[in-house]
Amino acid sequence: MEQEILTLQSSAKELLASVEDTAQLEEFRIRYLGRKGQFSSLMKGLAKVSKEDKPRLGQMANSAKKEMEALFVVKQQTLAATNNTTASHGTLDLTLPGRRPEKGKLHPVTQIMNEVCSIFESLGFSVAEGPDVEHDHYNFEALNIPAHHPARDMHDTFYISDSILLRTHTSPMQARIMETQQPPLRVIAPGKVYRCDSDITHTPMFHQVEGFLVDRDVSFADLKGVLTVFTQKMFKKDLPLRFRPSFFPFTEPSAEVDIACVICEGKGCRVCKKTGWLEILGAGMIDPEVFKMVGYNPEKYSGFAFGLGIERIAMLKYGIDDIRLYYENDLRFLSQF
Ligand code: 2NM
Repeated sequence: MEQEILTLQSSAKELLASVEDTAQLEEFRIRYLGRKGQFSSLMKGLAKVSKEDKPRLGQMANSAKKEMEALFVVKQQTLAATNNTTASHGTLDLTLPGRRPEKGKLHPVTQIMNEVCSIFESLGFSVAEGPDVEHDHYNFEALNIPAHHPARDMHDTFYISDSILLRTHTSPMQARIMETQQPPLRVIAPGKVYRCDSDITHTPMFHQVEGFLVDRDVSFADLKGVLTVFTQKMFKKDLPLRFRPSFFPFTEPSAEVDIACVICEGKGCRVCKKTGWLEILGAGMIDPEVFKMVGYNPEKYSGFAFGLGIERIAMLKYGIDDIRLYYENDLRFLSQF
């Protein structure tokens, strides 16, 4: 019996080594490993051996079969691999170039958002995100916009209830931060904001980055310095800035900030409507009333704040004239960025 096992094992190995294709491999499988194959008969033969010899021979036969099954799998894999690489089986053309994976991209708004954030991070600002659904208190009251203040009309607010709304700017986050942290502080708040307004320059949802800095002895010159560095890095050009007096309830004094037109550099063109200037953000010194509301001493601290619209910055940077293009998901538009 022992000899029988060894003979079967070596003849099976010999035949397997001579197998050259999958048809021969299948023949081998049926002859040796199949239900009616030689290893099966061998196992049946074990019934006749003596009780003392059974465990040892059984084990021997079993491991011989296991080994053949393993070698069979190896052979199967080598045959599959050589079939694919030798192209001996007809239809596979190995000279064809490979299929390039289709690469996705970030949405242009996300790209600009990331760029704006990393510029301010390089200037020492940290990034804070807050909820899109806000309390009236943080969106308005804490920012010096009480009930019935005319500035509430400018915001075209989506209300969820009397006191809960979709934030109309990201500065509520800054009120939350000032309430819980002491100066010195430098923080920007990026995110989605909502206003009930829709035309070629307005969508009901858009993206803002608002930032603020609070410390002792902060002046308007610091604000100018930070915004100058920002615009130089953002537009990769040393463009002149212009500050026009303006009004925001949370800053005093306030300004709207223009850069020389990135397209015509001030000569006058379609994008700047022949003025040579483009409005890119609003800014100012934080109103002492805002400091009182969050519990800071306005005698001790001063600070500046600014806010900019991401869609608008991207429109200026790339010369896009309709804001709604961002949200139509037309790949002919999106794939250009
Ligand atoms: C702007 C313009 C001017 C602003 C003010 C504040 C806060 F919370 F610190 F008071 N955050 N952002 C601000 C000031 C925003 O957006 C056009």
